[in-house]
Amino acid sequence: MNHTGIIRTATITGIAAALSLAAIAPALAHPLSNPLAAAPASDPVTTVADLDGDGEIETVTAQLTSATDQVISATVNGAFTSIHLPADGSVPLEAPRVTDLNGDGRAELIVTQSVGANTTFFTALHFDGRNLSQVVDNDSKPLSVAEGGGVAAHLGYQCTPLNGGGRTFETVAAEADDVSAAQLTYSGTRTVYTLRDGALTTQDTQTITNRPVTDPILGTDAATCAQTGS
Ligand SMILES: [Ca+2]
Ligand SMILES: [Ca+2]
Repeated sequence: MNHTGIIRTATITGIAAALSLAAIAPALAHPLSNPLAAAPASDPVTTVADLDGDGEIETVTAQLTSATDQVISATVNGAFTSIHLPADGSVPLEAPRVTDLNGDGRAELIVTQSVGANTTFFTALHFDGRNLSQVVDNDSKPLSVAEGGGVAAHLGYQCTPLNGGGRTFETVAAEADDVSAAQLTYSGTRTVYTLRDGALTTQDTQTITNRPVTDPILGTDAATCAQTGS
């Protein structure tokens, strides 16, 4: 179990490293352009979310401050809050996705951190009543969740309603057992979390073994995490 987990983690890290190289390539293709100088001039992008769950929507703004940094900001009940996060200045900045990962009526924001050819990496923000801060995982580290993976991997997240209210937040990280197979199957892990006060707690870790992508255990419909009414 642990042995398998280490292999999976190492391979996903390998994907991330490969993506980083891919991100550098476009910059090298245009030696006269300076992404560090150009990035701050890009326009901010906005979305709306009910961060404090009072039924009034707030405007959430994301702005690149350099090729590798963005600032996410909002004003809630007249109080301004902002937080800096890594960004991928090689692609147009996307507004955060407005989600409610625990179904408590207060929005969490899924923020793009890096973009590769097939895989996008995100982190999440929550509003603690005063400030925006990063959602942390079971190890108190900022959440990192991937989406995509192309043919070689199946990566994503989903939310599932709980009986009696609320939602679980689930991440899927699986790899193709054989990319040349006529019918692709994937193996990996589906992790089921609950979120409270900005911290995720692992409720269940499901092992995925040789499953076709149509299997519900591989289900990753990000839209299921949307904040209702926003
Ligand atoms: Ca509000
Ligand atoms: Ca929430």
